[in-house]
Amino acid sequence: MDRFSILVGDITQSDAEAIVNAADPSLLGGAGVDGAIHAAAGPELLAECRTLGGCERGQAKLTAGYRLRAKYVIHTPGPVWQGGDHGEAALLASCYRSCLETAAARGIRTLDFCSISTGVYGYPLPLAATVALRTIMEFLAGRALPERVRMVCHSEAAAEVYRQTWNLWYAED
Ligand code: AR6
Repeated sequence: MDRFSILVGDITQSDAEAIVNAADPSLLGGAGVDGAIHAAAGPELLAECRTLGGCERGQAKLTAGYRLRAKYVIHTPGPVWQGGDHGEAALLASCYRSCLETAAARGIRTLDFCSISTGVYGYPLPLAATVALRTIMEFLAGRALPERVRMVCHSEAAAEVYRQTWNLWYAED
């Protein structure tokens, strides 16, 4: 699949047309990647977020990127990990799908994801990676946009988990 790749980096430095923010339902900022994106985008991002009335977990809302290189930010509040039998996987898949649908509807050609819910929200990384890759691949199989999707991991260790998960499900042997 030449439309998808896994890399290590800081998503605030992304050159994609849109980046995904692992947000809080208030959309009013927080720690982790959310804090980093707001810090890099500048106060105009928070001002626009305040007009949106929050966002349900599993849904997504689009804003401008302001001082980021990315033209847009797609904000999605992921599930809080509660042991795995509280609908977490379905909600996480819904986050990825909602972001991809939002991007496609806006004509966005390049989209970078961070690893939603795997920091403060405590979703175990290997399980989250399985949901993320499956949902992204299913979406791309049926749609022309986005043309390019990347998973931007914050550490080599996280990227390795994604690569191993990829190899488990998608590597051609
Ligand atoms: N670039 C790419 N990935 C990053 C970056 C970065 N600059 N910084 C962190 N990550 P988290 P969540 C990775 O905690 O679990 C906030 O307070 C990080 O290593 O940012 O969805 C919100 O307001 C991890 O793998 O998001 C919410 O309240 C992944 O991003 C809550 O945290 C997600 O970690 C959301 O929690």
